[in-house]
Amino acid sequence: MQKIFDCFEKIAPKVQKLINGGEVSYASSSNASGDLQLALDIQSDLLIEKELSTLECIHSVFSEEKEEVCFLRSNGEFLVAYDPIDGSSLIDSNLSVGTIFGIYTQAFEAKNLLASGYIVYGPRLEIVVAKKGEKGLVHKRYNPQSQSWELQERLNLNPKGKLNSPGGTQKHWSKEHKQMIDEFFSQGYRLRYSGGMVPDLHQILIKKGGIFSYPATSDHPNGKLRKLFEVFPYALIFECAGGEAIDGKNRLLDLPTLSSHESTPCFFGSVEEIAKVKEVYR
Ligand code: P6P
Repeated sequence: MQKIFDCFEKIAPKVQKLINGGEVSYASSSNASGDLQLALDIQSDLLIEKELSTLECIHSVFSEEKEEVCFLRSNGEFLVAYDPIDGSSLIDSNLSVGTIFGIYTQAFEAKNLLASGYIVYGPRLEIVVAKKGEKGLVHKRYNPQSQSWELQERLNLNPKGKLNSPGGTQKHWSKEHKQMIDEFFSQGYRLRYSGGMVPDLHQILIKKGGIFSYPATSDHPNGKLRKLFEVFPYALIFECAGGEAIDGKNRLLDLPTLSSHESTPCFFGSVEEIAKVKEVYR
């Protein structure tokens, strides 16, 4: 699997370069989830697929920007699902965005997820990786001078944090969800929400605690975030960091995959905040 992590470390500066100089105009197409595609989405997707396809250990790759799985070779051991640039619509506002990836074996199912990670394209270029069964997250920062990655302190969550990152359009929240979010704020939690799940979740991990939510809403009854490319990778990341990841009732990594681009309500956070979510959503 290390070859796949190394590949994403090689990809990161290349995607960063695309973002820095890239065209942020919309292409004429939409992805399988119906999101309008930026030229950048397509360019970064092609770049990532090209780099991953050189690895003998990969059986197939699956991009959030594509309808279907891209088969590479039958003797490959791993299947990689990825979101090339999550939150790309934030680039025109010069906000941070990210790449998310999950490394599966045999099938694209939560129970087959072996490792996951994300790249943050922000004031600094960083990568974070989680491996199933390993406590703590590997965190590296790119040094553009030496063009090398520098290892940082492993990331872990405290049992409780101070940040509240509430996703979705508030007018479409349930009454119970709104009450829960307001309760966190009444306890002094600080609002941290940019509309990009990669920087928003990275901030909770760096600050060692808090809660991110994208619930079922009246306009997104099954949530908005996609299981294979976004939710399952972050569920493993938060569990390895010592937190929890649920859909309100169930552990996200216990959920089946019924269709490749399906979404789910999701809550990622420290154990005490997730306990509150379970209480409200029981
Ligand atoms: P909303 C970005 O488009 C994204 O997929 C995630 O990165 C982010 O958490 C979410 O959608 C934002 O959605 O409805 O709050 O704007």
